[in-house]
This record gives sequence, structure tokens and C-alpha cells, in this order.
Amino acid sequence: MDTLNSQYGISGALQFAYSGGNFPVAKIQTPWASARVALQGAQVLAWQPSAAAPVLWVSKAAVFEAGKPVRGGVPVCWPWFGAKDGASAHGFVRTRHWTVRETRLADDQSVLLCLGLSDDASTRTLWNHAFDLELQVSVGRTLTLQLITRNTGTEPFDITEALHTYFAVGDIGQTTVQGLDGTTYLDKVANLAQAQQSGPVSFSGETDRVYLNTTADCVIQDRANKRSIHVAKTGSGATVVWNPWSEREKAFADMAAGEYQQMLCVETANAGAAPITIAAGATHTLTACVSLES
Ligand code: TA6
Repeated sequence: MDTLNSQYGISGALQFAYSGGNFPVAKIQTPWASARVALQGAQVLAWQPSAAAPVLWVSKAAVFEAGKPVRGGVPVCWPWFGAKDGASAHGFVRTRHWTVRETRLADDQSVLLCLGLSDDASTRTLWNHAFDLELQVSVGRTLTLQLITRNTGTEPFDITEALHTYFAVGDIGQTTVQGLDGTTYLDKVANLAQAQQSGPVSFSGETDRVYLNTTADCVIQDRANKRSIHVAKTGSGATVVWNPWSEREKAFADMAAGEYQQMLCVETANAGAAPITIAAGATHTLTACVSLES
């Protein structure tokens, strides 16, 4: 930790510390917002604009242990999104330790933290490809995440992926998501049946949908908190919307009873039937930019 701080700490703006015992995090403070980012999984755990309530949700029952996924914030799902036979859901990078590559204070006082991960013998047993993965986290008036995949091998590979963002909302029943009107989705609650969104997405039961062929920004209208959260994106052809609701929530040991009411995932993704193919030597960048609308 001392080495990390002397090499990458930024006085008054970024420092590394252990959270809850042995869970290393970067703590970021800017004039615009504060944030916390775990080195495990390059998982953003908090982003809170000054004078606003936290924008990201983390479960009260979340577990902060090496090798276990954390329920909340922005898990990075890669190189596959969702379930995969004989393998852990949502890929393997969310439970790995990422290394710090760069930190920087920008002219506008926003802070950049760049974390990286590349293949090794253990990742090759799970997914036999050479890769370099980088998450650039920019904390300022917006929270901007850029997930950069580089194929460092000699053959093309396919990925699906998501910035699986958990947002804090005041009351899911009074929350809607705009931006997906007319978009076809796969409904995971109905055996992946296809349906078409009509109007804003609203919530009255378990919702688990992959919206296909959409590059649109989304706006979460959080009426109970009297605010709107804007999610802009690039390099993403799908948006996932998830709330487990009361019954399904019980299946998650790392969610406390009733918490489904205060959370909503709107995920910037490449998922569904269309993976991203990355040629040898090429890169692909997935970007999500979160802001509060005034
Ligand atoms: O993004 C929605 C989803 O894929 C759901 O199907 C749901 O199970 C969720 O992610 C959480 O997955 P996790 O592996 O983190 O428990």
C-alpha cells in the first residue's frame, strides 16, 4: 500500500487504502465528486457528486473478500456476459486483482485512474486467448468508464461484456428508464422470449432484459429522489436492465431483504446474440458516462 501511494497517490485527490480489513481501494476526491474503486475487479464502488446522494448502489450485505464478486457498484463483466456452461457467470475479471497503471489529475481537477489486467496461465485455463484489458475511470462532474480490450494474440476472438452498473434509486416502483422505446429485447424472465419496449421501462416485478441493437443513451427517472441519472455510452450495442424484485432477491445471499426497492441495474453492454469480434492486434472500447441531470 505504501508503495502504491508513493508511486500513484495524488495529494488531496487520490489515495489507496484497505477497506474492511484486506480489500484495497482507491479513494478519490475532486471538487465535483468523490469515488471509491476496488482494485479487485477494477470495480467502482461509489460515485457521489458533491451535495448529492450516492449515485451507485452497493448492498448492505455485500461481501468484500478476495475472489468473491461484490454486489453493487460497477462490476466489469468480461469476456462473457451472463451464464456460461461450466464457468462462473459474467466472466472472470470481476474477481481478479487489477494493477494500477496510471493516475492523473486533469486540468479541470477531475481524477483519472487507470487499472489493467492481462492474460496469464490461470486466465488461459478459463479462456484461452491473449489479451490486455484496461479500465480508465475518470471521476469529475461525470463518472466516465472506458473498458479497453486489446487482442494481443495472433487470432481473432469474440467477447461479450458489460459495465454492470447498479444505480441507487429512492423507490423502484416510482422509477422509469427512458431511451429504449421501440427497442427489441430478450426477456430473461420469459425464457428469452423477444418483446418490444413500448414507452419508458417501468417496474412492477422481476425484470431482466437485454435490449438489443441499441446505442441510445438512457435516463433513469428516480421520482422518489427527485432526480434523473443520465447514462451515455459508446461502443455498446446492448443495454441490460435488471431488478430482481422481492422473490428473486432471496436467491442472493449478498442482498438484504427488501433492498430491491432501492436499486436498479442499467448496464452498458455488448450482449445477446451479437458478440464483438476483435482481430489480432486490434482494440475495442466500451464507454459509459454517468451524470446527474440538472
Ligand atoms: O445483468 C443481469 C444479470 O445477468 C441477471 O440475470 C442477474 O442474475 C444478475 O446479472 C446478477 O448476476 P451475478 O452473477 O452478479 O449474481
